[in-house]
Order: sequence, then C-alpha cells, then structure tokens
Amino acid sequence: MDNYVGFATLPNQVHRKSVKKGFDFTLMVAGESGLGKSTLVDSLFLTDLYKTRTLLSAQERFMKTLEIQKHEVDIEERGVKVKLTVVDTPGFGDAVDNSECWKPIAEYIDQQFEQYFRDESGLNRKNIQDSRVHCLLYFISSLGHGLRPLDVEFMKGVHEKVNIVPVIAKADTLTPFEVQRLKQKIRKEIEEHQINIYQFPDCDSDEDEEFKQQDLALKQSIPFAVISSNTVIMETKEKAVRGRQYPWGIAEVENALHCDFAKLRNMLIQTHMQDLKDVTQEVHYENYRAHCIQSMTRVGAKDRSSRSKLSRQSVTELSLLPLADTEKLIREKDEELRRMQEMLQKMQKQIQQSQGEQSDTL
Ligand SMILES: Nc1nc2c(ncn2[C@@H]2O[C@H](COP(=O)(O)OP(=O)(O)OP(=O)(O)O)[C@@H](O)[C@H]2O)c(=O)[nH]1
Ligand SMILES: [Mg+2]
Repeated sequence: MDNYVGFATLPNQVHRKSVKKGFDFTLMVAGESGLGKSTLVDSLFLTDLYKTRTLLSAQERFMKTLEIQKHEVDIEERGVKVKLTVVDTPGFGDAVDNSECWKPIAEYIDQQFEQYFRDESGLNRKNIQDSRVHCLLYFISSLGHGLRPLDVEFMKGVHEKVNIVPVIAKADTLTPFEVQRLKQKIRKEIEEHQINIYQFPDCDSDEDEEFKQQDLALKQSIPFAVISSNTVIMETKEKAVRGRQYPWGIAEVENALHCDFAKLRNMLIQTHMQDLKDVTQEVHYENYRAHCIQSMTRVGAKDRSSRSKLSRQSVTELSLLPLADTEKLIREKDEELRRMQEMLQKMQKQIQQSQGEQSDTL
C-alpha cells in the first residue's frame, strides 16, 4: 500500500470528465439525387431524431431535399451524452452541368472549420460547440458498374477536408454475388483514382482473435452496402422489422444477411466515433488551420510592403491568429511604428533648424 500513489485512477478521471462534458458528433450524407440519403438518415436514428415530430405524411416522405438541412438530437445512454447532428444535403444529378456539384458541400465543411477556428482564438475557448463534419457518407448508385466520373470528381473535391465513408445505396436491388463484385470494383477504382477515403485504424497486435476477425470483416465491407426504409413492417404478429416489402419477401434493414446497415451503424456509434473525431481534428482541421495561417501571413507581408498603418482589418487578423504568430505580427507593427517616429523626429528637427535659420536672418 505504501507504494500507492493513485495515478491508477487517471483513466477513471479522464472517463468521468469526458462523460460529464458529453460528445459532439456530426455526420453528413451526400451523393446523387434519389439514392435514399434522407431515408437512410431516418433509418439510422429514426426513434431519436423524430421523437418530437409527428410522422411525415406519405407525400412528405418522397420529398426531394432542396437545401442543406441540419437535424440535431441529444442521445443519452447509461449516463453518456452524445449530441448528434446529421446534415442532409440535396442530391445532384438533375442539372445539365453537374460539374462542381461538390462545391456547396466543401463550402459548408469549410464554414464549420472557420467557425471553430474563430471560437478557438476567442475568449470563450472552453465551451466551444464543435460543429465540424466528422464523417461524410457518400452514396454510390447500385445501378452502375462502379464509380461514375461525377463520383470521382465529388470525392476528390472533398477528400482533403472530411472522412469519407462510401456506401452502396439500395443494396436490395443486387444479389449477394453482385454486391461483392461491385464492392471489389469500387475499392479498386478508389485506389486507382487516389481518392483518400477514411482508413480504419490498424488493430493492436495484442487484441483477442475475435476482435481481430471483426476488425478484418469491417475493413472488407467497404463500401458498406445499405438498404434503408422509413416503414416498419409486421413480419409476424409479434415481430416488427424496419424494411421494404416486396411481393417475394421483405428486405430487412437491420438484418446482417440482407445488408451492412447494422455494421455501418455500429461502426459510427460504437466503435469508431472517437477515431473519426480524432482524424478530423488532427488531419483535416490541422490542414485547414495551416492553410489559414499561411494566407494570413501572406496578407501581413503585403501590408508591410505597402507600408500601410495598423488598420481595423489587421486588428481582426491579430485576434484570429495563434499566440506565436500574433506576437510576430505585433513585433513587425512595432518596428513600423518606430520607423515612422524616427521620420517624424527628423522632420521636426529640420523644421526647428529652418525656423532657427529664419530668426537668425531677421
Ligand atoms: N429500393 C430501395 N429504394 C430506396 C432505398 N432507400 C430509399 N429508397 C427510395 O428511394 C426514393 C428516394 O429516397 P430519398 O431518401 O428521398 O433520396 P435522397 O437521396 O434523399 O434524394 P434527394 O433528396 O433528391 O437527394 C424513395 O422513394 C425511397 O423510398 C433502398 O434502400 N432501396
Ligand atoms: Mg433527400
């Protein structure tokens, strides 16, 4: 007991602190119109997301999403709170020219980074609400033969900003063999086009065999083939399932034999939520931050060359910069002020001299 210092309780302390603080998690869906994005959002968190809402009418359910919509829900399970935000986006594909269809999504992601960057440099740094997008589910059509050029363009437009998790939409339209073939094709094309999708972290070598098997199965499921539905069907008198009723049977959303929906939800909520957040912070947000600081320093350099005075704009810039950069900018501005004062003193001396000469001649 004499050797007991107490740091063994550290994990508990950290755990308690983060549980108390709660977790923020933001998930976004994107892809071609009509692939079932809004329906999947419903299926993923239906009970929680729409608890306070009345059920949608049949007509509303088939509504096209026309603008970026945020759904927020607080989930609490065994004392752990998660503030979950799902961002639904309008699908592309109807316009004649669909190029750059990824731009509004990229802008949205950047805006969240910008907001976080401002909050982080502000006074109330402790209570920042994190609205950065931690994961983007990108929907790929099950009807094509792999990635379409637009899919490649879209994913390449945002892959430096967000964790992309690709999914094959409407998997109920494919046989199990076709699903496997399409998955392989898409994985190969993602590699060929050098698209950076979210990489699951490597499993530790000391993990048990069952965990390793699960981890491997998860990695091989990419892209997840999903079925979504917002209807609950009574399979038997006692058993209700979420699914799609066909004349030949029911395609069940949560049945692992029918699709990867359950695997996807487990991955998002139970196993990889923290890693998705870590990668967002350490890779994507750091990229954004470095880019921002670089462009600000460039603005600073331009300011100096034109010898402009301290302007309102540069004061705002100062408040946005991290401490080390702020100090550097302040030193440069001080130097500029010192030079101006020297010039003023010289001019004053010259004036005094010429006044002296004038009074001498009088
Ligand atoms: N067969 C099948 N149909 C689906 C599935 N998921 C959704 N649908 C249907 O596809 C249609 C479009 O679904 P939405 O969820 O509105 O599609 P969306 O991707 O949100 O479309 P936009 O808002 O226009 O981008 C609806 O009729 C859905 O019932 C699925 O897994 N399989
Ligand atoms: Mg929609």
